[in-house]
Amino acid sequence: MKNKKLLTMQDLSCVGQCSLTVALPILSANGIETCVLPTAILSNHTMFKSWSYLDLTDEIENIFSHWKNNDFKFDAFLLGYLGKPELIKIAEKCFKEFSADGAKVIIDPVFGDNGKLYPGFDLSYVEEMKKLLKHADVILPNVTEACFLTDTEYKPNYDGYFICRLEEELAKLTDGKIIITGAICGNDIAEYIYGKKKGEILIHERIPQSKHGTGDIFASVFTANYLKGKSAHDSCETAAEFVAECLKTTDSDHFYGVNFERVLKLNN
Ligand code: PXL
Repeated sequence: MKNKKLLTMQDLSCVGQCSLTVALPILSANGIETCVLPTAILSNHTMFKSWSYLDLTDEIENIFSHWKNNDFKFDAFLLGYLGKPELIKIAEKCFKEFSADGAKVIIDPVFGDNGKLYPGFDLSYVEEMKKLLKHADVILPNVTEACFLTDTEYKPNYDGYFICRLEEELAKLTDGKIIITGAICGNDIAEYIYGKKKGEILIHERIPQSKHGTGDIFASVFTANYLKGKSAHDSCETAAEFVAECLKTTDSDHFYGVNFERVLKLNN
């Protein structure tokens, strides 16, 4: 994607190594001109014990009017944590008004993990997200999000068959590529790439620690590589390796995220 612009729409958490503060450096370091649409400003992400939340929904109309005036178009979109159902509708409007010809839409639904919704989310958000997925070229839900999106009860001890069923159900919501990320697979972790005739599984080492923001990092590295022309399979592989390196390099007392900066520096 030479000389092309990507727009990433997600929150700006001032502290916490997630969403925009990981997407922007990772995409930029990969040579992708990255524009941002912050959906909200939070003091920090919602895995800390408290946080402030300034909703930017009202400002977005204003931002859009100037983008229209300046004839901005984007060649790709990466969506992450939006926060409110209204913002999903705004994302749809954003694709409609600001897509360049052939623009790619990559959606990481970001609303839950470990069988639960993140604080502040409810089922109305999930319902709106189900509708948005039809615009996607690629979706990157984790297992929890895939369960909510398909009205499937989450179970912690799932197998490959369960994941394949989720993919088949997700395929009713989108014609885009479906990649279920971070699925537990014995002692390893896996990404499942859906294919109507033949799916693919990428199995890799599971680093025995769970940290915040790794899904956002995965989505950013995936997107950068996919837009640079790698296949979905190879983009997943690069993203999974990057996340594993981040986990390995992060001290155990660094509880709120991973030191992706160190890995980014070594790789670029
Ligand atoms: O990493 C996903 C994420 C992004 N942004 C905010 C979050 C979370 C997950 O909890 O709280 C504000």
